[in-house]
Amino acid sequence: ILRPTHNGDRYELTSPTVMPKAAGFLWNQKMMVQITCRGYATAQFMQPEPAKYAHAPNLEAKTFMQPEPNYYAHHPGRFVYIKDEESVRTVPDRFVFSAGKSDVAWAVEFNGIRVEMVMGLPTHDVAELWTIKVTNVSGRPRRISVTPYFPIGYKSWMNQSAEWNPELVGIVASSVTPYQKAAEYFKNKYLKDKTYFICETTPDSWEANQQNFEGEGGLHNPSGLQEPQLSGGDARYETPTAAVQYRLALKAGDEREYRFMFGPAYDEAEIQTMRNRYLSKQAFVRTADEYAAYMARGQGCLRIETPDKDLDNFVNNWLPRQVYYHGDVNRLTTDPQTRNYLQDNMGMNFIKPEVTRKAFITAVSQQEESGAMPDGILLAEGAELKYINQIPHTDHCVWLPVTLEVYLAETGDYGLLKEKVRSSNGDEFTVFERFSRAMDWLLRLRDERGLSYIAQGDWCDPMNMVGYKGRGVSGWLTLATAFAANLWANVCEHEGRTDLAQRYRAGAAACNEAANKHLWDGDWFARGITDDNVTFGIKKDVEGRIWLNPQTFAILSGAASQEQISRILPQVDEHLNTPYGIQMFAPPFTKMREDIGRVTQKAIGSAENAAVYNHAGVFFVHSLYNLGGEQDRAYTLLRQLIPGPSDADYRQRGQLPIYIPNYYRGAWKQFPRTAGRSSQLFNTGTVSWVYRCFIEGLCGLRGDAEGLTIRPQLPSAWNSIKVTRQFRGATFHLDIRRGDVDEVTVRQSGKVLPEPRITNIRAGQTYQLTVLVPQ
Ligand code: CEZ
Repeated sequence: ILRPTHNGDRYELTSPTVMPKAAGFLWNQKMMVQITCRGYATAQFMQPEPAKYAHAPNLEAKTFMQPEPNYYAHHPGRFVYIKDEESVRTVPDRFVFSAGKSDVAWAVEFNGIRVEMVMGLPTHDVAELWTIKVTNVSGRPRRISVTPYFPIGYKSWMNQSAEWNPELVGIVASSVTPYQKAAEYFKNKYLKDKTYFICETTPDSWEANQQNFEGEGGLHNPSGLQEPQLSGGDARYETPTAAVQYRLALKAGDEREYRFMFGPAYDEAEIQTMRNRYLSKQAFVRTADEYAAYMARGQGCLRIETPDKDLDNFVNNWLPRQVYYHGDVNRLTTDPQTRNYLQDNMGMNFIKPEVTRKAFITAVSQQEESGAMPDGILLAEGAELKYINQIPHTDHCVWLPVTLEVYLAETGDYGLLKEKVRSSNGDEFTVFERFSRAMDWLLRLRDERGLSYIAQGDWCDPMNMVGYKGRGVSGWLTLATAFAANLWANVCEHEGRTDLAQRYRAGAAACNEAANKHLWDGDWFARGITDDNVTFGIKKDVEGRIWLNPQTFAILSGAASQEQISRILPQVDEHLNTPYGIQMFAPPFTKMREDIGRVTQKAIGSAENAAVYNHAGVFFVHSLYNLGGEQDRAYTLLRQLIPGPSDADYRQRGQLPIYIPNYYRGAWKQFPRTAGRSSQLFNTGTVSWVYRCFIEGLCGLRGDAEGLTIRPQLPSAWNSIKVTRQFRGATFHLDIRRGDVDEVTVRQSGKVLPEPRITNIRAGQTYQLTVLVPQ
């Protein structure tokens, strides 16, 4: 049912029903559209807050991007009806949904009529560019009608309408964004409140009124198609829509190609400009080339050839694309959560490190006077902290040194630390000083036992009631603080600040000691201690007994000794493993725990309530690669983050292997029927870590201040791999295989290097290396 094609540039699905939510997505810096194989679409554009130009036909709540979207007849979508004017409706003979890197396409054939559709985006403007081609392959003359249908939906309870516009050759829907406060008027004044659907070729008929078009028949059999022509209706404070009809008499072999644009605009003049700029064959070709070049700038720095071709396809083609998306547009929000902003930019180190550099400066320029980092980083003039960013979380500082580690490894640019950064209150500190202040804040924010306060959440957003009374602590954050402080101490050392290095190492040691004293439960670390002094995430808990994150960070921070690790790992395997990856904790909560919070109210096995929450999973994989000697456990979990490769696995997850979602359903023991199902949400901190795990972990190609170290960790089932890695402007070709050696041995032009490390790397140079790893 599905296969990669075009050298990995596309992924094709040949059934419209087995994975109905399977989707592709495109973006530019102003918009994003995710569209399923069945034509249901979710599109957003920035003005500067996220907005929509196509809606459901009812009043919708405004929210952030949600997992597991539900599609239903009137969900916004893009459809085309083909009516054979001489016979009846049939099931397609051939169906291909083809998600590409820079377009999404369909090819459907039935009864001798072939329909090919392609959706693309411009690189700098907000609009969808659609090509619809119809070919008569039946070998006889045919009379058909072609009716693209782009529902616009409910735009506003104050004012909405739509009508045919002959100058623009299309349907224009108008509305007024609803508001009540007078001040809002001035904020809304220049919003793009129009939605347009314009045609390169004038159609024979059209319809702008949803009720007229769909009538009694609904989306699957619209009444409007019963008549020879659409009625040319308008919508006057009625639900707008856009349908246009072409009536064709096709000789055998005849084809027709149509082009359309769909998008938001401020006024008719803007629509005219967009039409002039894009709506022609030539402009479509040029725009598609530009967009492909834009995507190609996100190619990343790694190519692998392993025994697993499906894995290669994902890592070489799709993983860097998803990493690029995150670093390029910050999830299309104006106030990304600080931890997301930093981790999404961590991935950009492997693609465009200059973007990461700027992000560090932006982030620390918003540091608070106390040294704390805010819950979100404001990216646009007038932006505000919204949704979860209004809830105090205490972990944001952790991510500074954690993500800086990769920036320094990739670039060696310690100069960043010397940059002076001024904040809006006038404070001026260097980046180095700001990081130290953040670490001091983290180390200060601990109770008399030395454990880190959680307030209303840490990495786990909905863990909002462990510490809302001001006393509860996070086991995970205590360990993550130790990890971060140690990483920062390394940087201090490099900068010759041994005094500070000592201070942060001592701070880390104190956290680790406190965690061991108060949170070690015999076989694993507890998740935290509530306001009322109840330790949770321990053996005697019936729900939420063992959590993955504290174990991961105990490994990373050094809190867990070898002996503790050898106790933890089998417990993690036993309680948390599923065929679809590793659960974030187990067993799931079945009812509210008022001393833990909202996480316990989420649906069993969804999101943070015991799903295979991939972000937590990949932290664990990273800790295993860091540990060394755990390549099989690490690789099994890393591979499970990606759908496939078996047919059964694809069907269960319901998603194409072109991105990693934020979670797969967990609660595998309780609900095997739904376990493994994808959330379909491609916004996730997971991917920068996955890329890092492939580059630094599996391939073992990790940068340092002066060079590149080579320590591959191949899973034991593999005998060899080939890797190409871009690093500081140089290209490394590595032939890695097992050999009769005790430790990794690297040969360059026949000579064995004294250590598995290359220094004095020159940009522009190509390095051919043969690497032997122990059997
Ligand atoms: O958001 C993510 C956050 O973007 O959840 C992660 C957190 O570390 C990321 O920063 C774990 O909690 O508020 C909620 O309940 C939401 O479920 C968010 O927690 C979640 C969204 O699903 C977006 O992925």
